[in-house]
Amino acid sequence: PQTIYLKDYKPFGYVVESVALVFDLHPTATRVTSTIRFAPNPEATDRTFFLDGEELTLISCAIDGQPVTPELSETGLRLDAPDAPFTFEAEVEISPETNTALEGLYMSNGMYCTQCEAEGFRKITYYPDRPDVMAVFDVTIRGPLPVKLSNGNPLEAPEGQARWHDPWPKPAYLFALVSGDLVAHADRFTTRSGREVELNLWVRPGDEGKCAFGMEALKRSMRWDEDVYGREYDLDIFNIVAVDDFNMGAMENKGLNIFNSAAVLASPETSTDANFERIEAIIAHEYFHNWTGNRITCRDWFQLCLKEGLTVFRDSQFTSDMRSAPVKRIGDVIDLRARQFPEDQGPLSHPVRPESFQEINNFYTATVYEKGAEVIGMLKRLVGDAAYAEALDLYFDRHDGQACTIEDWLKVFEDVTGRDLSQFKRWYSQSGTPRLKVDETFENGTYRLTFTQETPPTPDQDEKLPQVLPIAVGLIGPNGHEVLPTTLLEMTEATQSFEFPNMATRPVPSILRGFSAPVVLERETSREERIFLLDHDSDPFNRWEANRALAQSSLLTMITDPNEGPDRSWLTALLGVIRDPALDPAYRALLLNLPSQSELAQALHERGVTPDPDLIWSAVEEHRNARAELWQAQLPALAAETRVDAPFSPDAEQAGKRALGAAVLAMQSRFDGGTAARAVYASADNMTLQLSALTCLITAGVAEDALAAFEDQWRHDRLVMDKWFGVQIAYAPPQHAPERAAELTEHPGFDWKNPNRFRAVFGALVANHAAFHRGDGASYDLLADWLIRLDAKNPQTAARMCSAFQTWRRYDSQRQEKIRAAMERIAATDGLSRDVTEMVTRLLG
Ligand code: B3K
Ligand code: ZN
Repeated sequence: PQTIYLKDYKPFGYVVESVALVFDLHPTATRVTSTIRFAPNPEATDRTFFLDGEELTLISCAIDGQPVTPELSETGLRLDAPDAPFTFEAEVEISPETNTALEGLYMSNGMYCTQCEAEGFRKITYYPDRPDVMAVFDVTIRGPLPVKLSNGNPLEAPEGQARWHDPWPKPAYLFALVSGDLVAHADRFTTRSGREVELNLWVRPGDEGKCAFGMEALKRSMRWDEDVYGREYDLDIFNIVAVDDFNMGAMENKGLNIFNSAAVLASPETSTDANFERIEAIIAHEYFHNWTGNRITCRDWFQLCLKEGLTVFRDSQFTSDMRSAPVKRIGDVIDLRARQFPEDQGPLSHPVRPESFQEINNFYTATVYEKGAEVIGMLKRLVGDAAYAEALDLYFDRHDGQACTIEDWLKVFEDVTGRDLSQFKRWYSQSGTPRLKVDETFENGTYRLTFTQETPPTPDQDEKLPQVLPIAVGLIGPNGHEVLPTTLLEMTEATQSFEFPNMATRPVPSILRGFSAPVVLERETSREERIFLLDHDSDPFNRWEANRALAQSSLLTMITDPNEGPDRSWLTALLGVIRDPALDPAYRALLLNLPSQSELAQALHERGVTPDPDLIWSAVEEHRNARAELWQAQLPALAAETRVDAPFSPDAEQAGKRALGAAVLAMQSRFDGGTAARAVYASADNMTLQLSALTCLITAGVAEDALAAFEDQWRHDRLVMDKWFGVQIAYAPPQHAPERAAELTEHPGFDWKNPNRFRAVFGALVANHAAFHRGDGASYDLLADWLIRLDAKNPQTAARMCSAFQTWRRYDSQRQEKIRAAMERIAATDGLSRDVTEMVTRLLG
């Protein structure tokens, strides 16, 4: 496959002045007629007229009304075009029904829908399918199904047709079309300047009852973007459509967002609190793209983080405002460490702005999205809130309607603050996770912190230079009072010291408050000091972090020395905090989380110990049993505190109580044989309770009846059945999980071409660390078999799941050999997609 490089960027030889598309929908023979006005691009020198096009049957083609015969290839069409404005017309035929890749125009449960980002529009018609070509689209849809939607505002159209006009110039990746037998959950929104916007959430009949929450979340998002960023909606109508077969969460097509039904449909009976929170965040994310992504888009796909990092940053601000900011921050850091750190430190490592790719869909990664958002958080911390707001205003003013680069983005900050951001820019070009070491001295009343930063080489880059690190620090006196409130240190050198004079006694430092930079902090700290911070740190993130470090070191001790039990003095201190009724239950629930087994494996690996997944699993089990036993007497009182008497609401307060309740129930289930969980299961009137009880029963090994009852109750609901498939693999003991997963692939409900269902099974298997890495390699082989099978139908989803193997070099040589064999078997498959080929090639290194 061909490699595309950032350095080779060249503008397209022509600009598109207007696009008119007519769709005659048919499952296997849809006709697409395009009329496109082109004019020579004064900014370009190369006038090659090549239009991208894949899997299209060309019926006819003309320039200025004269039939022409273009040169056709697998990837597009080439013509000799005039050096003056001209009209290009083409008619092509495509087959949505047989399009299982879910890219371009495809069918899902009888409805037509599209997914064009990144390069799917070329499967709809011939076009310069690149984000820097922006145009005004006019779309006509003809077909038998009643609802016909596209981007922009609706225009009058004859019976049986629909016509849409999008006045905002946009790249083709934001094009969308939907047609189906759908019903709308409708509402209205008045923007702050008085524009009346019609809102619709379109679903299949039967799903009407799952729309209310998503609609409210949309209105909250619209209001928030006005209040916080001054951004208003810019069309008369905003449509969201729920689709069952979708490769990712959702897509921000202009005025017509298309959602994976799992990312928008919700009801108390069928959705967990975590589902509700995620749905609110995704609705916000896609809506926020209207400004950060659509009005201002990316010049080329290397700039993806320009829209994604910024939009993730914005949606996390939104969630912090709607819910609890510390809880959101901790959740984001857990996620960053679980998904982005392994990526950044393994064979798939790449900068936030990659410099080359073969298949761009492989770069919708945690690095581009989540690290991209962290970089913006750092920028905001460094320049301050006021300058950040000013820079964003300037960004919107200066670049509205343009396709931009990271250089444009940084320039607005430089212009507003007068700062030189050239060193900061390394965050975009340098891959890998910086490691930050800390030394401290205390002499004559001066406390001194010396930091050293170092980024280990990554497979894509040997040399790493010092980066700008905003380090938020607070100092705490021995009595637990803060002697220095949170202060931002700006580190730019490889080694740098900061002094704090006039200290009466040696303080205890609280470093990297709020996780102010995405680094690995390496600081040898005593257990006593960590317990002190757990008791006294006023920064909620670092208080949680102190506890996490205690949990990790206790578990690592147990893993490396099987004679060691859990750290009881820490557990006693933690219990004191957990019982504090003044603390948010959601926060307390987070304190009860243990580091994941994969994280423990990474921690061992970094200490030069080859992780043994079985030992890790046993240590965590032993820890959980011991903790439950030690706290047994206090659990009933804690459980009582988490009771919710009010009617169900997915708000943060109730969700927090349920999260703490679930953690307590899990502890109780460790010694009561499942009695308490059975009672919760029987009386549960919402999915959060039902599923957490089911999980406890599975862990206790007594879930057979409940699983059967659950299946009986929810057989008709795809989204709930995804949970049923997933949970019994994710929580199965390692000795059974791969077999259970294999069994479930034989279940009549295992519709493997549906990405949600495929991920429910295999995502769960991968998440079950000891099961996935079982010594006999059963899971590696099973996953490889299914990735090969899926790749033939849906390369994008198959490629995405290849990252399950990204940590393979951590493990012992027997496991490494088995994983290598599995990956080599995938690589050797005939007709393997470009997507998966690129992934396994990088993974094998
Ligand atoms: N922009 C889309 C992701 C498209 C993924 C293409 N493989 C959703 C989002 O980030 O909002
Ligand atoms: Zn996005």
